[in-house]
Amino acid sequence: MKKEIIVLLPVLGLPMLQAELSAKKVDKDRPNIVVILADDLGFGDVSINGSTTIKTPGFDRIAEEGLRFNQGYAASATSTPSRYSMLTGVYPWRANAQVLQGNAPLLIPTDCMTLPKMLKQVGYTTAVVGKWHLGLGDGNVNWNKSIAPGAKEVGFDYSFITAATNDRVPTVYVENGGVVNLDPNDPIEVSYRKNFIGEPTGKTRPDLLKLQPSHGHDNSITNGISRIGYMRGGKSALWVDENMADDFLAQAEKFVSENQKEPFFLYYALHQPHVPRIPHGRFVGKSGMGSRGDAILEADWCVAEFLNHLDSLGLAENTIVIFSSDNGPVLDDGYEDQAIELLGEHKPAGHLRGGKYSSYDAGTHVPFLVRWPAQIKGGRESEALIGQIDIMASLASLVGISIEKKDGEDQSKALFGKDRKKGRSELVLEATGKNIVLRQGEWIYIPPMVHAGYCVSPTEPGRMKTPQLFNIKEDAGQKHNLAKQNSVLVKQLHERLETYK
Ligand code: NG6
Ligand code: CA
Repeated sequence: MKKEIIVLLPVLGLPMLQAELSAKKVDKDRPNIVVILADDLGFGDVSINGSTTIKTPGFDRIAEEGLRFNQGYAASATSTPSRYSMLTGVYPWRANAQVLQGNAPLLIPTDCMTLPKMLKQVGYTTAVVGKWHLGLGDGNVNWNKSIAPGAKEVGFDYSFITAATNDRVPTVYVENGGVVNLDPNDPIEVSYRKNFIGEPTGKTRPDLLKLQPSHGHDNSITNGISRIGYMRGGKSALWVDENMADDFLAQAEKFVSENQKEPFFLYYALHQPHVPRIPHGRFVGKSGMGSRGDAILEADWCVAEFLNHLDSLGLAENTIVIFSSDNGPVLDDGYEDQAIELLGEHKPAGHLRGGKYSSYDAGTHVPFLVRWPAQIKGGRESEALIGQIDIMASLASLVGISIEKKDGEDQSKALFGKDRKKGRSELVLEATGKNIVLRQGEWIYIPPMVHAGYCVSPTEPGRMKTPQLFNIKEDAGQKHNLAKQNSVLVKQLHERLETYK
């Protein structure tokens, strides 16, 4: 407690006690903060980013009433590492953060300063709703008891989450460390090593499936879909994929309603359009692009509804809404859902090259929209280079907390539209398997890579044995490798990247 007060003094200049701070009315120094993070949504999957093949009025509204970043990045081309960085402000490869299975232990050390913990210091009530994917427990979780450490130890007062991804077991919601709707007479068992005797799998009983896997995803079957990993029991607790969007939205809205009197921080982690793409029947067939497009429309509707909810409570004006995606887009990510066949003219990555898992730009260059009506003029674009990794330090500066300098920068000027040109001067970006790339100004340098983290990448991996250099301003599609003509710059950027390791 004492330490927190000391930290606050130089900034606020007032010897306020935390209790007094909490009692203070919500003002522009402590706006509500909502981070909405989609899962595998590409830059081009958002219509305001230039797509004419899909209409996303919900996402677009954030930009129309706020700011649209053309150079906004996730820290990594996959989920766990990307989320790790957003919540800690630390590059993921420093912590060896890789895609976690559903029974993995909590990745973020419990003594690590995090975005929600930081905001709690100045009186915010914090929540996470949706996809977690940062591990739970100490490595040997008993899903039938209270599960810790988890979201609470990372700084969330309230949590309603999936342990990992929607294609990994256990396919149950965990609310404040307990499995929702669990029948104690039907305990849950989970294994990522072997099946439980007598249980059907996607491999042995494809006839039981409503969606066939294309690669992997042929282990335990729940709700007619085979997943990664094995589980048994917990029948009454199993989620219904078709209802997941409504379930998460209801929890997100409930948290806001219940905490509207004091500043709140909500991390609303959408599960779409990650596989398996099983939108509610209301959205089936609506995009004409199959289930990937339909899942995007469902996610867009969730965002639209959530914004309406803020309106209905009169909270829109002083609530910061940051919308982004954990990594770039992918079409076939393991199920035969016709994402490729029905794509038509749609370009999930927009004008960018690559996608999820890739070293090319679309792996991490994602939609990045920010709305804060009280402070940001609507309908503008920003060319400032910014990463989700900067959200924590930028918000620290906003709420008046000085935090230890890590990889994230205070880019509050860029984040809130005061600087719409420069932002960061450089940013390290991660493809699959700790392969790192340097974006410096208008250059992207991809060092020679031999290691393949993902053996058969469903998107262009972008790993080559020779250096790659692109001028992203003139060649956003990364068609022209300029490494040969610019050996001096390549050497400089290579050395610069090495200094990070
Ligand atoms: C991969 C899965 C993929 C997806 C990904 C994690 C296979 C063949 N592929 O291992 O389907 O689940 O992990 O995606 O199993 S992420 O967006 O959460 O990082
Ligand atoms: Ca993802």
